[in-house]
Amino acid sequence: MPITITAFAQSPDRGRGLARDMRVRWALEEVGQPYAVRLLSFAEMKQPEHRALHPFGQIPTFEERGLALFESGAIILHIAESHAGLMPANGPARARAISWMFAALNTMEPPIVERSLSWLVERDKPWFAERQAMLDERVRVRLGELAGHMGEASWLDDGFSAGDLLMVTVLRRLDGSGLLDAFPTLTAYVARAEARPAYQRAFADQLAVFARAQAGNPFTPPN
Ligand code: GTB
Repeated sequence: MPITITAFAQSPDRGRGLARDMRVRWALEEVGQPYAVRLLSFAEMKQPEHRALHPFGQIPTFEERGLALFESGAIILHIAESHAGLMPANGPARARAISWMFAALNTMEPPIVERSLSWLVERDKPWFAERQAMLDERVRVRLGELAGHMGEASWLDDGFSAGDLLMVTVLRRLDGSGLLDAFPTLTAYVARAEARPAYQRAFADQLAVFARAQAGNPFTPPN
């Protein structure tokens, strides 16, 4: 049985590759593993059948020969440990790559996601502008620290790794916010990662899902 992952049947990101299946698709492309995608509606994600794979009723999940995983970070770690291409062989470099995976998910992603969620659910509140300025500043501080670490380097450590893959998918959540623009090191970093053939294939595949959904459903959700 091929690897099977789950993704949104109709992603609210409108094909921008911002949902977390994108990082799993990209990782599988980087290591050259074919995979199938099971597309789920929001209602299907909450059914017992899917909750048996994902206790929180979300995407992505990963299934391979009787192993079922949820949590994108755990899935990427599993892929990186099972195949060459995303994890340095050298012990200390491997440990540092894993540190960067955690940094992406535990240090960078929370303020970035909190900012996006605030825009989604709080933008009609009278205090929104004040709160958004505070959330923007929190994100800016982290971006500055990350840019400071990177300097002129191409990748976070010695060569592209699962740490970069996760970090770039997290930074891409800032798409449209303008916040990355103040950090040319980071915009170049994201562009460098997006130019990778594996990223391009993964992006094209998730975009094709959106395009097919649109063809069957002329309604275009608001941006
Ligand atoms: N910690 C989990 C992981 O890393 O796997 C989080 C998984 C998660 O948040 N999944 C989301 C989900 O299933 C999709 S990716 N949501 C449905 C639900 O909870 O009912 C999050 C996401 C959604 C939409 C956009 N977007 O439109 O830009 C971006 C990211």
